[in-house]
Amino acid sequence: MEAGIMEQSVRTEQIVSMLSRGLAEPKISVVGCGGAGNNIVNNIFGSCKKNVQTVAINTDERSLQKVNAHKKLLIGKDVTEGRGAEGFPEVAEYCAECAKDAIKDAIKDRDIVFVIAGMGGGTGTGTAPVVAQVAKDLNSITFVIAITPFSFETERVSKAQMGLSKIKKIAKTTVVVENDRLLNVVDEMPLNKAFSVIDNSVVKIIDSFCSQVSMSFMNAFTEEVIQYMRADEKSEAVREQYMMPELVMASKGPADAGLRPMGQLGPLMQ
Ligand SMILES: Nc1nc2c(ncn2[C@@H]2O[C@H](COP(=O)(O)OP(=O)(O)OP(=O)(O)O)[C@@H](O)[C@H]2O)c(=O)[nH]1
Ligand SMILES: [Mg+2]
Repeated sequence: MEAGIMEQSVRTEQIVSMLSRGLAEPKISVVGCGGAGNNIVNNIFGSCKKNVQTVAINTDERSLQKVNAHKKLLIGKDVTEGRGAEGFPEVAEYCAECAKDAIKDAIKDRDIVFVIAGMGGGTGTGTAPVVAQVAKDLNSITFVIAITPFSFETERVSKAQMGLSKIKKIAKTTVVVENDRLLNVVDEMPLNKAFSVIDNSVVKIIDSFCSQVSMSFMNAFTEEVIQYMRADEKSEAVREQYMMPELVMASKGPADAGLRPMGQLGPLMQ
């Protein structure tokens, strides 16, 4: 059996089993990395359906405190002192690598994982590829929504490209949303208002995807589920409980973890 077909049949088994337990909808995580990703998670939090869980990941403690999400993960506190990666993707990548177990714990058992990040800064660019890899290793269907910086943010454009190319090698599908599309409106409104135009469209992409995927799962598997349930009348309905919002602080890994960003940090370590 080809690897792809085998994978598909394994997933079919999983989905049928999931539906038979009364979980009619796939379990979805929306993970926002860095400032832009966190803002979008914050927008989704209030209106998401019960099968959608939001996770905010940041190196910046103060930003993270302001975000509403089911789970919040502060990474690299002992590296950046909670002050963010300040434009250094390699620092944020190191923080994420050290926090891999906590990331895994935050997104385990999800059927679909969306990773959302603004490219060109430190945290989103550095952590999104690590989070996508963790999700993929957990066998979740992994999508990344990457927001590219305005072309006038010149020093960020090459960092953004680097982050994007890493992500594209990992994720099944990468949706690129360009902030440049706002160029003709930003003159007329404050930047945070302009961002909210893009952010709302990202929220809509995720929302419509989640609704469609739930519908198509239902249509495709209803027959199989009926048969499955007849065969196993003892199956119990398991309802997922939302976790209370929690703040997880991921500690740094072993001192010999290879990457040594400490020397590169400069002002972050003052
Ligand atoms: N659409 C949208 N884009 C944003 C938003 N915030 C920032 N951006 C864009 O995303 C890029 C990355 O910015 P952030 O997400 O704030 O950066 P970060 O990942 O937190 O990086 P560090 O703060 O350096 O650790 C910026 O250059 C902006 O172009 C937002 O709320 N919405
Ligand atoms: Mg930031």
